[in-house]
Parts: sequence; structure tokens; C-alpha cells
Amino acid sequence: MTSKNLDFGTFAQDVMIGLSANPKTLPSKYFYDAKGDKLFQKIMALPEYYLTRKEFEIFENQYEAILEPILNLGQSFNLVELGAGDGLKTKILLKYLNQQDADFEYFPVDFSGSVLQELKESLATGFPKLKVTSVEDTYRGALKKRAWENGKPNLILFLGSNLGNFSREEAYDILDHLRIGANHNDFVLIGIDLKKNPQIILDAYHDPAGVTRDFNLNLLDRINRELNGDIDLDSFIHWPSYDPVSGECRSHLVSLKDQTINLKALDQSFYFEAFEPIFTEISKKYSLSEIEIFAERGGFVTIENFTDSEQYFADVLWQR
Ligand code: AVI
Repeated sequence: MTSKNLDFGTFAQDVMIGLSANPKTLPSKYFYDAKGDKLFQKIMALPEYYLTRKEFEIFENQYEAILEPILNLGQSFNLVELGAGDGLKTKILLKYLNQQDADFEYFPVDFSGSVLQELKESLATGFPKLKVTSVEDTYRGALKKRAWENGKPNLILFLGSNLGNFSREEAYDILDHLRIGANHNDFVLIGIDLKKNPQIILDAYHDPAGVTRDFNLNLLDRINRELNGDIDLDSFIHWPSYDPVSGECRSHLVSLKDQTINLKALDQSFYFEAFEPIFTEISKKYSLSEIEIFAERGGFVTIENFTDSEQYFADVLWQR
């Protein structure tokens, strides 16, 4: 079986399971095909989507302090990045590490092969001497296999509020994988979106330009393209909501009418009642005190919490 067939199998299987469930659901990791990657790039540039800008601000202003603990070890190390994306923020760190003549290897991990390919190409231009080994895998898969294991200390980056795309229980599971995947004394830097005025959060997932709507609807478009579906995208509406108690921003696609969709590649049909939702994504926000509990339960010691000037976002540096 080729890897393409394998991917097809996984996507098809997850769509089958998700659309057969009650309530219906589709995993958010499938947002990120070539079209979804481009839409996410557009989201990151939206005025309402403050997350990327705020984390960028933290990196631009505090890169020396962020890297001080790993550089103080005075030895060769691995820089591992879970969910590397376009690596824009990481390039700030890479630039400083180069200036410091640091001896390290960069291991970007991403579920999207196309994203890794683009990142590798841009690094070859901007950082021609950098040792890069890309890892195409899920976070948990990569943390289990540890392609970077070479006896050197690790600084593991998990930026961009990617942890927020998991429920609290799943996040604990990822942290367990992180603890097991990290060696004693390794560092972990996690980017987390903080609880704040609920309107600011909701606006970030409901932009008037409709880019986030298109990003969400791309799940259905992808089903049409890859599973030969006949879904009318105009018959679904993008519906995000934010609960300030749980800190969960949840995105749904709501069917605007009674309808049956057919997925020819699976030889399956799925019925939707009018206004029946498909749950597509969780983007969870935390307070700094909740993050501290996370660190303790996860078996990490907090070295420092780096935040932006408005305390919208935090990059927390932990040590195992
Ligand atoms: C990748 N992830 C952290 C983004 C988020 O904010 O949850 C994905 C996203 N979904 C809608 N807008 C952005």
C-alpha cells in the first residue's frame, strides 16, 4: 500500500466515524491540506487573529531570555518544533542562535508534508548552513518515535497555541507524551493563548472577511474533492462560540436544511436534520494559574512565563 493510499484510508475512516457519530464531528487536523494551509496563512495575517502577532511580539522582544537556559548549557543541542508551520517565529530564534555560533540541529515536525517542504526550501535560502531534519508525523507519533534522539539535550517548541486545539484531557495526554518524549533537564517552550475579553476571542474566529469560515468549510470541500462527495457548501454555516468558563472556543458547521450528502468514494450517505451541527474544532484558552497546574501535573518546572505587553498570549518555558 502506498502512503497516499494510507492517507486516503485514514481520512476516509475518520470521516466515516465522525459523520456517523451523534453529535457529528470531524477532526480539525484535516483542515491542513494544501488549500487549508494557504487559508491558515491568511488567517494569521487577519487583524482579528491576534494570536500570531502576539507570539511574534514575544519572540522579537524576548528571544535572548527564551534561549538563555539552553545556551547556558554550553553544549550541542537539538531544537525540536512540534507543528512547525511556516517557522516564521522560529526563524527569530534561528537567527540569534546563528549569531551566537550555537551548535544545534533543527527538527521541524508537522502533519503536513507540503508545509514541511516549503519550510525546508525557505530555510535553505535563509539559513544555508543549518542542519535540518524534517519529521512528517502527528505530535504524539513524533514524541513516541523521537527521531531527534542522539543523546544531546533538547529544546522542544510547541508554539502557536497548537495545544489549544485539544480538549483538557487530550492536552494532558499530549503533556504525558511530552514528558515521556523529553529527557531529564530538557526544555519545553509552549505557546498558549490566554483567557481575555470574550469578544476579542470570538472575533478572532469570526472575521468579517470570512477567511475562517472558508477554512472551516474546507473540511467539507476536502470531503468533496477526496471522497467524491456532493456536499453543497452554501447549505452549511460556520458557527464559532466561546465559553469564558471553560475557555473553549468551539467551531461548528451547521446544516441550514434537512439534507442527505453522498460520498461516492465510500459508497455512503449521511443524513442531516435542519440545523444539525458538525463539531470541527476546539481552540482552548487558559489562564496563567491553569497553566501552572498543567506544568505541575505534567511533571515540569516552570522556568519563566513570557507574555506580550497586553497579556494576550504566553510562551511558557518549562524544564523536565
Ligand atoms: C492552529 N490553531 C492554533 C489555530 C487556532 O487558533 O485554534 C487554528 C485556527 N482555527 C481557526 N482559526 C485558526
